[in-house]
Parts: sequence; structure tokens; C-alpha cells
Amino acid sequence: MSESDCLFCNIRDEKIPAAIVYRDNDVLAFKDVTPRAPLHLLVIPLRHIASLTDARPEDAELFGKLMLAGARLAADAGHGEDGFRVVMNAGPNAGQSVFHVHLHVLAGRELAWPPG
Ligand code: DGP
Repeated sequence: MSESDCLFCNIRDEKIPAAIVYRDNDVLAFKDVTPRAPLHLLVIPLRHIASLTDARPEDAELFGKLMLAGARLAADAGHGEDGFRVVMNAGPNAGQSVFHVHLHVLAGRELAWPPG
């Protein structure tokens, strides 16, 4: 798939609108269009990586930045104390539907464990 066909690359490039909450030189965060919790953000790398299964050792720092951005955004939204969940679906059994890496950040209600 080329980047022009990628939904989240198009959101990154502001060709498709989204409720963007954070952007830096490495990552972008925006509200999930079908929120599963009162706070449901997606944090993506600016660089197109289709799935966690495609990550390389040199991407380790970038994936750490996704996690830290997710945690900070959850705390900034007031969920540092009551808690939040970060989750990344990879591949068909996990239900990955958009093939540009994204970290879900969910908060604002009690989250069941294990997930479905
Ligand atoms: P996953 O199933 O892990 O691949 O999650 C993909 C998420 O992307 C899903 O929770 C819904 C969200 N999503 C799909 N299309 C759009 C869109 O056009 N805009 C936004 N903001 N989110 C989207």
C-alpha cells in the first residue's frame, strides 16, 4: 500500500480531517472516530509502518515515544491517577483494521480484563 492510500498517513498530512490533540517531530495523536471509552486516542508514528510486526530494532526508540506520548496524554486528560490502558492490535487475530501502527489510549471508565 502506498502512503497516499493509507488513512492515517492522510490524517497525518491533514488531507483527511481528524481531531488532532498532539503532534511533534515523531508522533501524532488524534481522537478515535469510534470511541470505546470517554477518552480514546490513537497515537501514530509520523513515519508509515504498517504493523508492529514490521518494526525493526532501530524503531525501538520510536515505539518508546509512542508509549510515553500516550501516557502523557492520558495524564494531561486527567487520568494519571484513575488509570488508562494502552493497546496496539497487530494482525488479523488482534483485529487490526488500519495498517499504519497506532497505539490506542483508553481511559475514563473501568476497563474489563482480559479484553475480548
Ligand atoms: P485497529 O482495529 O486497532 O486497527 O483500530 C483502528 C481504529 O481506527 C479504530 O478504533 C477506529 C479508528 N478509525 C478508523 N477510521 C478512522 C478515521 O477515519 N478517523 C479516526 N479518527 N479514527 C479512525
